[in-house]
Parts: sequence; structure tokens; C-alpha cells
Amino acid sequence: MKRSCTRISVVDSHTGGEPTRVVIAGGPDLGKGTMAERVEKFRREHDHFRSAVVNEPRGSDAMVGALLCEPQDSSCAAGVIFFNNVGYLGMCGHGTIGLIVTLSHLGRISPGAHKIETPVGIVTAVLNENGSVTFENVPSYRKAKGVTVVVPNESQLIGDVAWGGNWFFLVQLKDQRLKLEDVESLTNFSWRIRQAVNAQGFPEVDHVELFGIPQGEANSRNFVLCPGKAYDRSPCGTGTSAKLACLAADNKLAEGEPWVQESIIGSQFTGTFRWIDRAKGVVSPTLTGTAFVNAEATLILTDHDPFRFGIG
Ligand code: PYC
Repeated sequence: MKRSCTRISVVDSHTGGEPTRVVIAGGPDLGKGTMAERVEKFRREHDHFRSAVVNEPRGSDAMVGALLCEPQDSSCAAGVIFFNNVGYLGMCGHGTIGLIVTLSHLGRISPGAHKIETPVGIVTAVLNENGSVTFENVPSYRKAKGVTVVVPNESQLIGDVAWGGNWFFLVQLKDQRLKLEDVESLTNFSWRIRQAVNAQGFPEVDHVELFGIPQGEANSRNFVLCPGKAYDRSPCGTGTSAKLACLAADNKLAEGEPWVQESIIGSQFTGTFRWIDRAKGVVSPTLTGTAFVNAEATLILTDHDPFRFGIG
């Protein structure tokens, strides 16, 4: 008996270990509005598509999806909406690097600068001759410095709330080596921090970023907890942007000076910033990283498969 099914074409990549699945065909028609309007339509009318693409049994909690869209602004190479196991991301740094490498793999772009429309603004990404990608993120800033958070059964913690295309709570840990084998306890700890930060009047914070001693040739090592409780295998582009905004505001990093951020698995992004508005503490972060395409696939959603829209 012939069953009907829906087919979705994707290209998978990883950026410093963090996966991105770019949907190149078979996605929902979100109309011709702004990316911010289109993400709302996606959320309202096609959330099952998000789950089908990134959740098990086809995906995993770590998978970030990127729906390739026609840009509104014809000077942009593409529009994109990033999504994960629980919802949508304003911007995604590792995903932007993955998207640029994917567009190059598909022969749609050449080395040089390309503008990408996201729900939170236009970012410019350069595909470098050596295959790495450098992108200038959306303006980033610190919203609150030195917020004291009381996490039940832990001593008090102090951190900053900052925007880097997503909202972060950033905590510098003292003398701590962040180790991959401790991911479970770091996840639980960060999840409780997020709940405490949200309860203390910062409901917008959906990522928690812990900083510790670098193990490689880097300035810092991080552990980043994403909104759906997965940890970022990459150093997190939006999280590193938020970090740069805090370093700039504290005069700990000069304009143009490189900051090498290492992830919990040891992969690295190099970031710099330039001031947009020094008085208001707004910076423009630029980040460089590398991605590798690792699959071209067709996802098949068979009509009678009870888990065709994913688990979750
Ligand atoms: O690289 O910005 C990033 C990111 C956000 C969530 C996962 N990666």
C-alpha cells in the first residue's frame, strides 16, 4: 500500500562540535513579512515542523535548526530563522557559521561578505579564503551588572545579565576547571541558576553561561546552557558576544583586542568588538569560527508515523 509522506531537504554541519541542520527545501511558507513576523507565524502555525526537524527520533536536544528563507532586503544573501528543541532563537552564532559554510557547500556563495537577515537584525558574515567564517553580530550590551542570585542549597552567586542576540546570565567561577565529564552537574547547576535569575526579575534570560580557567590557548573556557537544557558544544556565538559586551563595559578588553573563547569541549571562537555607543555600553562583536558539513539528507514524514513530528 502506498503511504503519503512529506519530504524535507536538509544539510547538516557542526561548528566547534555544535550541530546545525539547515532546511533548504520543504519548509513551511511563512509569507513575505519581516523575519520577526515570520518567526511568529512559524511559532503559531508550524511549530510541529520545528519539532519534526530537530527533535528525536531524527534530531537530538543539541540540534539547532535553521530555516532558510527568502530575505526581505534584496541586498541580503539569505534570511534565516533559528530554532531548537523547545522553541526559537533570536540569533545563533554557531548556526550563522554553519549556514555560511552550508551555502558555500551548495555553491550558492563564494568567499567574501554576505548579509543575512535574522529575526533580531541583519548580520554580516564573511566566508574567508581558508574556509573559516567571520561574522559581525547584532549590537550587544550588558543590561545589569553584579546581580546577586540565591540558588537553593548553593552559596550566593553574582553574575551579569547581557544581550548578544539572545539573553544570557554570565557567571565567572573562581578557579574552576570546567570539565566535559561534569556536564550533568553543570547542567543541573545552570538550570537552577536560570530559575533563580528568572524569579529575581529577569524572565527574559534563557541561556546561562559559566566561565572558568582555559585549558587550551584561550582567554577563558565556558559552559553554556541552552533554553532546552542542552549544553552548547561550541563556545556560543551569542554568548561570546554577551561576554565581549561585559568585558568592554568593565574596561577589561580594548576595542579590536582578540578574545579567544574556548567551549567545554575545547573548540574555540575568536572575538573582538568595536564600540557603537560607549556611553550606553553598546558594542558590535565580531566572531570567527569554523564549521564542517557532515550530511546532506532528506527527512521523511510518513503520514501514519505517530512520531513524524518528533518527540517533545
Ligand atoms: O552560537 O549563538 C550561538 C548559540 C546559541 C545557542 C546555541 N548556539
